Amino acid sequence: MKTATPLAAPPREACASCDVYRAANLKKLGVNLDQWDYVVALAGNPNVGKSTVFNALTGLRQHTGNWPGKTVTRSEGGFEFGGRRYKLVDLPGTYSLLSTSPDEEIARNFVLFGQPDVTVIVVDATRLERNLNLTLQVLEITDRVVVCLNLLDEARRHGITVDERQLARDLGVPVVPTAARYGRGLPELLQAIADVASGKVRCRPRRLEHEPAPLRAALGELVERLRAIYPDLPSPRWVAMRLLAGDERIREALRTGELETLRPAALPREPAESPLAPVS
Ligand SMILES: Nc1nc2c(ncn2[C@@H]2O[C@H](COP(=O)(O)OP(=O)(O)O)[C@@H](O)[C@H]2O)c(=O)[nH]1
Ligand SMILES: [Mg+2]
Repeated sequence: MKTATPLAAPPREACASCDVYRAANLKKLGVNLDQWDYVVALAGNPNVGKSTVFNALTGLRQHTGNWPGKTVTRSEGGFEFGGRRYKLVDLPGTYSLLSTSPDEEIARNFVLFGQPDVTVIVVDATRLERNLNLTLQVLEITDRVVVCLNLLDEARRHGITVDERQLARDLGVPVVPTAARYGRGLPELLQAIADVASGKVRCRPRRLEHEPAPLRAALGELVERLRAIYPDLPSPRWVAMRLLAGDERIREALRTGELETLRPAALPREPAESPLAPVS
């Protein structure tokens, strides 16, 4: 088990990546780590086959409920692979993580604060360009990502070919071609998830590399100030970028102290879970 009695002694120092911090935040986000070795988030634009992948991987081992404090449905399930237990959380389908809607806010908070061991981004191979917007945003926040290049059968039907190896090199994360409706590529997807979760495969996600000097200076200054106020904040660079981009939600979260409440000292409540049929 990765996390023993995680909430007994909240950490005082900056340790945004430590297990205790993560477990506390995951719990606040409605995920109890007790029975799981790894937490995997499933992200993607709407209608890319996310639920199909979720159902195929979890079968009947799934529950739905609501996200804590929201009326948005949350589905989570579990699977075992290679002797490890994985908790799979289906995030709301979104085009971005810029939190202009409750769905986007949930997805953003989960990837940012929940710090899943792996975030699987399901993308539509027939609309790759549009789907890469979300992908690049997720890659700014976390470097533990697997891209599930789905609907490959549809792409072929339309004469679209995707060079998945080049895409993996360009993005710096594993890319697994799938046709989830037909179960194709799912064993490979499981293996890629396991490799990233265990650290066997290390991602080198593509990020904005050559920031103009003024931006770099502003980012550096903001990150420093953020660290001083919120030493536990994961991905302060991403938060700083959002602030510079004028993200009202992040600015508000900073002003109202919402970011602060996501620290481990704020004890989470367990949401009720009920077994349910496969989601669609
Ligand atoms: N042809 C094809 N259809 C798929 C594939 N994966 C999912 N679908 C279909 O795409 C539609 C949307 O899938 P769903 O899983 O609900 O997408 P979600 O909105 O991302 O959860 C459904 O009709 C699925 O059967 C695939 O790989 N190939
Ligand atoms: Mg769905």
